Parts: sequence; C-alpha cells; structure tokens
Amino acid sequence: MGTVKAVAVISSSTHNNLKGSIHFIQHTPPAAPGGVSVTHVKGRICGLTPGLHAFHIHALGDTTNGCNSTGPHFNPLNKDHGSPIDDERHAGDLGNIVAGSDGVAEISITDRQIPLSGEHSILGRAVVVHADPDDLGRGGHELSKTTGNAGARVGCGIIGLQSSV
Ligand SMILES: [Cu+2]
Ligand SMILES: [Zn+2]
Repeated sequence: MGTVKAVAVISSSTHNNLKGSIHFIQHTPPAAPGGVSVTHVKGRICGLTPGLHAFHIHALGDTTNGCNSTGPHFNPLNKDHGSPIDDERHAGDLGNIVAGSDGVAEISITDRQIPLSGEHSILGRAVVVHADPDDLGRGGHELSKTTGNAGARVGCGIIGLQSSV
C-alpha cells in the first residue's frame, strides 16, 4: 500500500501566456503484475484558446525541440488512437480538456492506464496539450487513428516524481 505522486509543469515555446501544472496521484500500486491501478489527474492550464483541446501522455520526456520531441502518444499495448473510454485506445489518450472564455482549463481525470509505477509507468514521459480538439479516433481523417487529428502541440511538461509526503 502507498501513494505515488508526480507533477508536470506545463509550458510553451510558442504561446507565451500558456502555463499550468498537472498533478498525478496513484493510490495503492498494483499488488500483482497486470493489477489495475487508478491514477487521479488534477490541475489547471491557463492561456489556452477557449474550447476543446486534446490532452495526452506522449511517450518521451524529451523537450529538446519543445513539445515536438516528446514522441508519439504513449502506447505500450500497440493499439490505435481512441477515446479514454474505448478498449481500443493508446494508454496516453486522455481525451479533451475544455478551456473557458478566460482561457483556463480545470482538469480532473481518473484513468486506469497511466500508472506511476511498474512496467507501464508514465514517469519521465510528457503531458501534451494541443491546439485543436481530439476527434477520439472518429473523425475519419487520415490522422484520426494515430493522433486524433489534434493539431499543433501548444504546451507540454515532463512528468516527474514528487514527494509522497
Ligand atoms: Cu498529443
Ligand atoms: Zn492516441
């Protein structure tokens, strides 16, 4: 039993006002291989355009070329892109967040495919927020099944371990 906490500080190399922080909390790591752990994702991002923005875990914690070097969606099970409630989804597919007219998105997500420990841990990977909505694999665009056709990566942050105290 225990708690693992992580945080990602979101910044942007293209949008000066875009910033935020995202907290990850996993209670009770899985007892056995294949055990399901639930991760709570909470935070806020400011400086977005109002409306829906795709929100993903990308595979790499590499921002040497801004958010563009964070690799593809985290996809340890080799699936197609989808919505968080689909069986066919990337582990990193967290759907859309919504920014109000003030440009602020409040985020509160619970997900079972983004553990902070074990083989498929998201520690050291990146959270990415996009310019456009995620079509959740249903848009019929050539990119729907890989990226949700979500457009530019406007902000990102690397998921780092935080004190659990
Ligand atoms: Cu993405
Ligand atoms: Zn995806």
